[in-house]
Parts: sequence; C-alpha cells; structure tokens
Amino acid sequence: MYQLYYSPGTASLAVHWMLMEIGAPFELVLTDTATGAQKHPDYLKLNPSGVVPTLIVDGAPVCEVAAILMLLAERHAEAGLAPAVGAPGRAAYLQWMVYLANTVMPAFRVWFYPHEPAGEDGAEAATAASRARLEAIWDRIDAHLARQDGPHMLGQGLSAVDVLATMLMRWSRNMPRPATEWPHIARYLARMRAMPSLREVHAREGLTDWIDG
Ligand SMILES: N[C@@H](CCC(=O)N[C@@H](CS)C(=O)NCC(=O)O)C(=O)O
Repeated sequence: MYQLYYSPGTASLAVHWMLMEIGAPFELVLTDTATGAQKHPDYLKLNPSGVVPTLIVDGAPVCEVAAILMLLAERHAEAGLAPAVGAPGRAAYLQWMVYLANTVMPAFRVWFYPHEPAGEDGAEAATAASRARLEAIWDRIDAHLARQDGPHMLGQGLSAVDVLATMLMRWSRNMPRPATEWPHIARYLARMRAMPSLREVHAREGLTDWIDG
C-alpha cells in the first residue's frame, strides 16, 4: 500500500492520477500547503525540500514528482505507462520527462514564487520572464503535438509524460494566456479532461475549476 502526501491541485496531483490509472492501492495523507504543513519538522524528515508530493514506497519516502512517476511506471510495467528499456519511444519518454521536470516545472516555480529568484523588488520582472518562458514552452509543445501520430505526447499510448504534462498545463489556467489557447494543446487537453481517472482525481481533491473547460 502506497501513502501519498498531497495537497489539492499541487504537484502531487500527477502522482494521485498516476496511482488511479495504475489501479494500485494507496492512502492519501493531506499535507496542506495552504497551512504550511509541508514545512512541519515531521514532514521535513520525509521530504527535506519541504514540498509535496512525497510517496511512501515500501516504507521509504520518495520525493520529486517526475522521479515518482517514473518509478511507478517501472514498478507497474503492466499498466504500460512508459516504453520499456530499449523499446521504441524510450528516448522520447526520457527526454520529455526530464524536460517537463527540468524546464517547465522551474518556470512555473518562478511564476508562483517570483520572490524566490528575484526578491520582492525583482518579483514583477521575474513574473514577466516566467510568463514569456512558459509561452515559449507551449509553442514548442503545441508544435510537437501537431506532428504527433496519435493523441498523446508519445503518440498512440497514454504515458507518464501525459500525466505530468497535463498537470502542468492545468497550472497555467489562471495565466494571461493559458495553455488552452494553443490549438493542438487545447484538443489534447479536451481528451485528457474526458478521462474518468483525471475527473475522479479532481473530485477527490475537491477541485471544481478547469476540469470542465
Ligand atoms: N521539485 C519538486 C517541486 C514540488 C513543488 O514545488 N511543490 C509545491 C506545490 S506544487 C510545494 O510544495 N510548494 C510549497 C512550498 O514550496 O513551500 C518536485 O518535483 O516534487
């Protein structure tokens, strides 16, 4: 039984959705970022960065959302959420997972916490820079989806890349130009938002915005 330390609508949503897709048994442990629960000393022992998510796997904490998704895909290979080592699509899978974790997530971090890189005085400039960065990211992903042979980021089959990408696209919903303004992303998200597992995750986390468009 996995335990997922989560806060509604945050980076833990991807892990929640992945667990639902896999059909693995899990428990949710609310770690509400709105109350600062992620900085409690007991939680810091699990996740020294003081962020959600943390997934307890065989009694040990695993941090970093992309790593957790890749680990789950590996542990539940029968769910088919990652191309196997050596299979076609493996390189694209690794590339997109690292791009989402390494480029897209940090851009959002600046959008949501602009004072972190820039201090209070530089927050406005940091916000503008992160917006430009994210819009360039949507340009790139939209062009990728336009070229894809199939409805998913890797083509025909759903993968952990879709789980992470969809969650990140959701995060743009209150931005001046949300990801849904890009036509291929909009079509992609319409399909993702129709998935019963994603809809169920929204219901369980009490999230009512975005899922219905
Ligand atoms: N690199 C981390 C980032 C996770 C992250 O930024 N989580 C946010 C919520 S989306 C958080 O916990 N924020 C609260 C804080 O930073 O205090 C990961 O991939 O898991």
